[in-house]
Amino acid sequence: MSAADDLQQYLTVRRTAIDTALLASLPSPPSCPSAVADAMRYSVSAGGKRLRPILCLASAEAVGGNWRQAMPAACAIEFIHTYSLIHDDLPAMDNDTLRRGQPTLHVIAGEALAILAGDGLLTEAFALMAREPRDADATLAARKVRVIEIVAVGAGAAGMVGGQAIDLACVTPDAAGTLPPPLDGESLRAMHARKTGALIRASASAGAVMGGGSDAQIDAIDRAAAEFGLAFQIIDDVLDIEGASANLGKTAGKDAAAGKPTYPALYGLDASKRMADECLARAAVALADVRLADSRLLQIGRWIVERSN
Ligand code: GRG
Repeated sequence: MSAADDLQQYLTVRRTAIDTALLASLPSPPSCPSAVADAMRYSVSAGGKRLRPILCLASAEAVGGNWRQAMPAACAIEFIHTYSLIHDDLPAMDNDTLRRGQPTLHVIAGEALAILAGDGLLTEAFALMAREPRDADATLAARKVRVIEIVAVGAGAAGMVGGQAIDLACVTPDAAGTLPPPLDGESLRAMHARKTGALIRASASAGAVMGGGSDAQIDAIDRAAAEFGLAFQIIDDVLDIEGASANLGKTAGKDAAAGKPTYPALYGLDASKRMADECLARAAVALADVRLADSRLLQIGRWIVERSN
């Protein structure tokens, strides 16, 4: 089997396990009202690449751990990612009508329920990480607490929420109707490190912690994942220009049309693609430091860069 086929098979097998666990972890009536349960289920089961949970499980495996022990954290992070997409698509934010190839939740269920479904997913994520794996011994219980903090920091005001706030500020005029000056390259990188990078980093670190990695391994995986996060964002910007909406499952060309700062706008398409490859090279160095260059993680990094959606 070719390396590419082997990775595809791995991704398919893990994605199936993740999809099953996600559905099993969603609250349902009578423990919660069906309106919000249905709304949460709609967005979680609308598809998606499951990149973050896959990275979480692969990181647990890379350090020699049992990936099943990382599954609750993997699902929790996908819940948080899904909430961020639901809220990002709202009229008050990006005002998008298409996501993962389907109408966005507020189009189907209304804005109020979309806000509540996002709130529900965020909150359930932390309940899930606190609850599972069940019957944890003292070692596993300590890992759970550490992971809860890692995920909270990645998703919160210092991470994803903060990055979203910077992003919104870029397209918000002042009282005189003037937009702020466009971000330079370093500010763009810093914004994305929070907005998309922080949760991707948290996914990998959480997996490495649940898998029982050493501090050196967790640190190296965290640094590699920061590079994956930047590569992911650069390619997201490239696909926003080169990709077709049908393939992306969302509206293509929106960022450029909204005048949002993007990598291709700042550096051009070819240089942007080169920058994504350089991220992978730096990730490889970080992983080689702890002899993890041969794990699945680098293959997943390559998939991030070569994806078409
Ligand atoms: C609303 C607090 C809050 C945060 C929103 C991540 C984010 C912050 C908004 C998403 C906006 C966006 C489209 C960013 C580009 C990168 C990105 C996160 C794309 C979507 O992630 P994928 O490609 O999606 O992993 P799938 O559908 O495959 O899960």
